[in-house]
Amino acid sequence: MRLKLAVALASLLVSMTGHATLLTNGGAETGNLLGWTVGGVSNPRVDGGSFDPGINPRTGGYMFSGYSGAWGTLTQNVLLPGFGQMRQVAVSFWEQGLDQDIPSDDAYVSLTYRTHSGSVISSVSTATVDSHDGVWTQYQGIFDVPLLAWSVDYTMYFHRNFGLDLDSFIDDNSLTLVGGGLPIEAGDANQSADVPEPASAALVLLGLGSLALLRRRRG
Ligand SMILES: [Ca+2]
Ligand SMILES: [Ca+2]
Repeated sequence: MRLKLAVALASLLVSMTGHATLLTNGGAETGNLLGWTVGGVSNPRVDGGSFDPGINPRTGGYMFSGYSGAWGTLTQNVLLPGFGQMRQVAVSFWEQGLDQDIPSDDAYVSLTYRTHSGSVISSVSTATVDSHDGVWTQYQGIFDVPLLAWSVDYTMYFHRNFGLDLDSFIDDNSLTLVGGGLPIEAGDANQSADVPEPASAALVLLGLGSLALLRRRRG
């Protein structure tokens, strides 16, 4: 009973702080493209470190590879909770490519917001990451979500700048909902999404208090 309560509180805290990614298989750890749709001409795929010796998955046994050709994409459509509310999403991914001078093959991520019927509302892109010095480089950014966005296409975009192969790799994609998720009210347009709802803050305090209580009882 106590365990269930603790788990429920923990998941509440996770959902409120937005640490659970909305993506499936964001780090390629199924060993295949489960959850992802291939686009472009380069046939992006999953690689375990054999394509370019020296470039290994950042975590686990697999990463995403641009493979071979001018450009390629991997796209996943995910539902966005909180329809009709002020929302933001945080994007994080890691890129590394083969050192082929400046620019080497590189990558970025785009977000395409869609209505309930699937129509495109708008698109935004992250900065391009060109990390070719033997290390993975992280991109992190926060984007506003259109009020009427029902879902979003998260797309890895691989881009070739040198040679025939597309030697750009991505690992550990993350897309999370952040902010208060405040309902929009009349005359309330200037309200900031960064201000926590009093009720939410109280719930967090209640949750922390309960956890402390559980710990005390157990100890
Ligand atoms: Ca991985
Ligand atoms: Ca290349």
